[in-house]
Amino acid sequence: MNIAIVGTSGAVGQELLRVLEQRNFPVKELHLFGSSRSAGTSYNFKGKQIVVKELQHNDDFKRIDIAFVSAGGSTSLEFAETITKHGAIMIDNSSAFRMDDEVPLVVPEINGEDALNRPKGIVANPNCTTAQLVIALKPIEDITHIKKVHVATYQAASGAGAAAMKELEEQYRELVKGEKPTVSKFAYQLAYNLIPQVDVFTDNGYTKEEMKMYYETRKIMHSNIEVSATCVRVPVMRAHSEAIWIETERPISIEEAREAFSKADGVKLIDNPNEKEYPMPLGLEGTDPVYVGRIRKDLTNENGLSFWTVSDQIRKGAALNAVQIAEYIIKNS
Ligand code: 11C
Repeated sequence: MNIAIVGTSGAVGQELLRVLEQRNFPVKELHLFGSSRSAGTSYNFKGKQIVVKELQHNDDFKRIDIAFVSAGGSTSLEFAETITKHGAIMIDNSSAFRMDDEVPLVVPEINGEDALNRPKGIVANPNCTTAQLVIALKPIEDITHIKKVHVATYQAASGAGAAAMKELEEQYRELVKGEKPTVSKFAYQLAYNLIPQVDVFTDNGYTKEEMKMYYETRKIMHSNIEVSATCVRVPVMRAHSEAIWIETERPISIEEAREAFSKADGVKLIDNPNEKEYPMPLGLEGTDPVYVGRIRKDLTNENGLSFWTVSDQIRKGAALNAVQIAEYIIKNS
C-alpha cells in the first residue's frame, strides 16, 4: 500500500508513524505531508528518514492508496477533494465529516462493515472520548439494549495536541519557579486545576465536545441511545478517563457485566477493588485497550450500572483506531 500521513508533526501524526510500524502495516511507500511550517522536517520510519512535503492542491495523492488525515477540520474540508480525487481512501481524524450521511463513522470493533461503503471516499474516525465510550458500551449492548448514558470525562492535555501537552509541563515548571504560568492552548491555567469546558459552547448549554459524544455514539452504534455528557479537561498528560452510568432495558448483574467486558474486543478489565486495582491514566499511556474497572450497581436505579474507563486518547482515540479502520478495509475488500 502507498500510504500518506497528513499532519505528520502533530501528536496524532507522530503516533500514526509508531502504530504503522508497530503493527507492521503493509506500507510500500510512505509519504508525509504537513503545513508550510512543517515542510522540510524529516521523520524516521522503519529506519528510513522521510521528509515532510507541503500539503498543496496538486496531484501528490495520485499514487496514494490510503491517506491518514489529522491536521484539523478546516484542512480536511479544504483538501478532501484533492486527497480523494484519484481514488485514495481518506481516513479522517477531524470532526469535519463525522455527521455527514455519506461518510461512515467507524470503530472497527463495532461497525467495521460501515467502512466498506464510502460514497465520498472518506471514512471518519470518531472523537477520542466517543471511541473510548462505545468500546465500553458494546459488550453491554450485546447483552441488553442500553437506553441512557450519563458520562463525565476526565480529558488529558493530549486531546488538545502536542503544544498543549508542552504548555501543561511548562506551567508546572513556571509555577515551581514562582512565575506566572503561560496560558495559550487552554482557556485557563490547567496545572493544579480542572476546566469544565472542552471545545466551544453550543446553544443548549452543552459544549461541542459533549454533543459529539451524543451524536457520534448514536451513529456508530446504530442506536437510539441517549448520551448526556460533562466533559472536563484535567491536568493529566495523556489518556482520557470516563465515569460512565448506563441504564439498560433489563437489569444486569455485576458478574454478567464483568464476564462481558472480559471477553470483549479492545477491552481490558482491571477491577479488583480489594487490592486497589482499577485503571488510572498514569502508566497506561502508549497502550491500546480501553481499560474498564470500578463496576458496580447504580444505587438509584435497578436497571443502572456504573463503571470507570481509561484509554490512551492518542492511540484508541485517534491513531490506532484510524489504522484499524485501514486494516479492516484491506482485509474485507
Ligand atoms: C480533546 N477530544 O480531548 C478532544 C480532541 O473532535 O477530534 C479531539 C477533537 C475531535 O480535546
